[in-house]
Amino acid sequence: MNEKSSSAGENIATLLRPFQQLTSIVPPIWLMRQAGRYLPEYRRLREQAGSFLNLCYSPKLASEVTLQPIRRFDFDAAILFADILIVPDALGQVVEFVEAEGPRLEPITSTSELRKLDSGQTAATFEKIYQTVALIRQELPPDKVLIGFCGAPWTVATYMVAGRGTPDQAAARAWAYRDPTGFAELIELLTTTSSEYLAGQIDAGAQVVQIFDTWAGSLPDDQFARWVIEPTRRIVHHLKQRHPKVPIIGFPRGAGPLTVRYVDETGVDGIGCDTALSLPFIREQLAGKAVVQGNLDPLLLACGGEALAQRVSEILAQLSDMPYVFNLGHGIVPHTPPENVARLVACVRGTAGG
Ligand code: 1CP
Repeated sequence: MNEKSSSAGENIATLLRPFQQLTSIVPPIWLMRQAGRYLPEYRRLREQAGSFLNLCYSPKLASEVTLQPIRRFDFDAAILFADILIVPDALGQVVEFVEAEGPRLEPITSTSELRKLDSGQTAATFEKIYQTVALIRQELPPDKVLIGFCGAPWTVATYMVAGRGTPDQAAARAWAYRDPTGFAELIELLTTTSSEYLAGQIDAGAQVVQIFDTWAGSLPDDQFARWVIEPTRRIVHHLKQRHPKVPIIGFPRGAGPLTVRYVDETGVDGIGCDTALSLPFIREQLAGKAVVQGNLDPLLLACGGEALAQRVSEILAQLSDMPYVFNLGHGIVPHTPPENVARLVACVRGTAGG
């Protein structure tokens, strides 16, 4: 194996420590949604598991699915296979994954419905996920980093309130305007539950954690400060007290210029950059403050070809002289050919040839 790439793998945890200026020639690489439907071996196991939630709650199967992309592509990090909607499920909300449609939840639209959830019952559900984490850590080669994750309170709330994924997150935004005190109760519940959940993943063997705020970009700045920055800051604060050395990556997708404020005020160590942030913006506004991660367009990865190779070189030219983790600007799309992923890894490691 390429010597440069394996040392980059060993360094990912170090890289994600704040203010540590390392010159990485080859950045570590992992990809959001690196396990999933684009892999035939995933589709086979998924079928075997029956439902998606069964897969998430079966430590053996979930750990196998987590390891599949590591075996195939030799990524530097594995990300726990689970879903951000495990948290509402653990709280007792009815959560279902409908084939070819996506998640469906029994919507929660008032504080009286919210108060029926039971935060006292989450431990037994989370325990199954912690078992998966421990199993993955056991199986994963020692030079590979294990990343745990949760959804950020705002993003998880958008699913809990609408009962599904929505293009504009209108239901949660409207509740937050109409009844900020009631909505704050939901965010508070998710903040404390997610803090506990991530700490449990770290206790079980996760070495880095990522907070996915997929819908951070739908809020104006005052709402962003209240529902994105503040809960994330509290999760970071909680984790830093218990696990000061574990790097935390925030991914406030779509936050645009507010990403700078997000980094300054939440205290995250790493910042996931979506596809819309420009390379000069990332370099000038974010690179000095946190380890930068991301930005390649997942659609370009699905398309492949020379355009992919060119954009990868451009990203590397702009970002690889600073603490940087190669990743996409959002998750892999299901129609991505696996050979494009292999080519991407080779391009990043300089072993693509030609
Ligand atoms: O049938 C299937 O196989 C379901 C497809 C699938 C997969 C593979 C879902 C349903 N979730 C997952 C796994 C998953 N989800 C991971 C695993 C680790 C990895 O390899 O990266 C992670 C980190 C997530 C996180 C997640 N789930 C997010 C945040 C990141 C993002 O992509 O924006 C979100 C928004 C979800 C909700 C969700 N779960 C599944 C779907 C299809 C969705 C999106 C629904 C929607 O908004 O319409």
